[in-house]
Amino acid sequence: MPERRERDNSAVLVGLDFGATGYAENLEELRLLVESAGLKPRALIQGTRQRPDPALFAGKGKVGEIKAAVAEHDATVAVFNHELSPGQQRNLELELQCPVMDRTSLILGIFAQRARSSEGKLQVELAQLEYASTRLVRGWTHLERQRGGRGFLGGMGETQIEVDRRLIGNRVKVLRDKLVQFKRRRDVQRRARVRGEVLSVSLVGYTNAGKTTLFNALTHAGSYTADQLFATLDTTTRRLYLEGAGNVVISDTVGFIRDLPHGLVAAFRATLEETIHADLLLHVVDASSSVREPQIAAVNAVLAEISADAIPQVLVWNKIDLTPVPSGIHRDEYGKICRVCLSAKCGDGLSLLRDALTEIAAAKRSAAINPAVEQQHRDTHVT
Ligand SMILES: Nc1nc2c(ncn2[C@@H]2O[C@H](COP(=O)(O)OP(=O)(O)OP(=O)(O)O)[C@@H](O)[C@H]2O)c(=O)[nH]1
Ligand SMILES: [Mg+2]
Repeated sequence: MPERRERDNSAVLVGLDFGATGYAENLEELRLLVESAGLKPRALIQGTRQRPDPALFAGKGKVGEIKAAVAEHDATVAVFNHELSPGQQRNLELELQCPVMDRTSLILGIFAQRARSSEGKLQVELAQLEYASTRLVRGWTHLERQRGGRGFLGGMGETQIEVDRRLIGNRVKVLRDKLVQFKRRRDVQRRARVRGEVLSVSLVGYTNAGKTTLFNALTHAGSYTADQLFATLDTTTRRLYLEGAGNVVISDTVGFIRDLPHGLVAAFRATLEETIHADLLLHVVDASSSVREPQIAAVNAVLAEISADAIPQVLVWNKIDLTPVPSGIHRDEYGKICRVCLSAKCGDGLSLLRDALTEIAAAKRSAAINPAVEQQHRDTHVT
């Protein structure tokens, strides 16, 4: 009964332990991703393996177990906490008689649901098409091998796939062109800011770390926050007035996740350019997470991928209300601020972050030597 299934949205989760660290935390993250996608996790099938099965990813027996769970819960979808090859995905769908998603398609799906701005929608569509086109290409080589490239049906299939690829290719080009136009507009805005020598700060961090909560607390912006992964997709920028330091431009950005699908990194590169051009990154960390350190590393890996790893960074340990960590400013051996511990939700330590930003903005200000710029700063209106 497909209609009932549609409404029910039950999901069977599958996680296989290949001996990598953080296995349990990754499963918890999968559950959050599944819930963030609007699906209901009904069962979790786990197993241990040395390496993935080339055809089915899991072993035959495990696939039988998954199939039983799918039947028991009348599941809409089986979600694997792994990357599946197009062949594995197809074989599993045939075997389980239900749609199968891997981690990448799950994340792409969440992004598609969340995208609100026209630019965000274009970026997600681009990432989805690029994901689909790799499946198409590989699916095609698979068919090619089977039929030896001969025969009427084979020829037809090939033509159809060529047409699909061309259509996708055309659409990808249209999307890229449109995104370039968005980027131009943003470049103009950014240049105007650079001329003003205003300190620009980007909030970056693992998804659900509390970036938007902190952004709202600092700017009183009222942006959407939720205990979901990828609550924010679009970059929001606000001006923030700091007593003693003047205006600072602050941007909230999309959250990062470990193994962020490459298509998405590429598609969101334009949005993340706000990050690349920032003078300072506030790297927001969920200090209460047991996987705090791997999350910091995952964020730094994405920052390196978008060439933002050389930008000065201050770690913001957020959610200290859930930990014994006291609020405070930490400095490195040269006296530079390297970490601020606070709770964006309770407000504890927020004034310390304002102080830290004031200090950093003042340092940037004193580096700027043009007195006309100073005057411009004083004249700029507070928002
Ligand atoms: N206890 C506690 N919870 C917090 C704090 N800051 C944020 N949260 C909660 O953490 C969850 C995620 O917060 P968001 O601000 O949406 O996180 P984000 O980093 O913007 O997440 P994405 O936009 O999804 O990447 C929400 O449920 C917040 O209420 C904090 O200081 N303490
Ligand atoms: Mg957010």
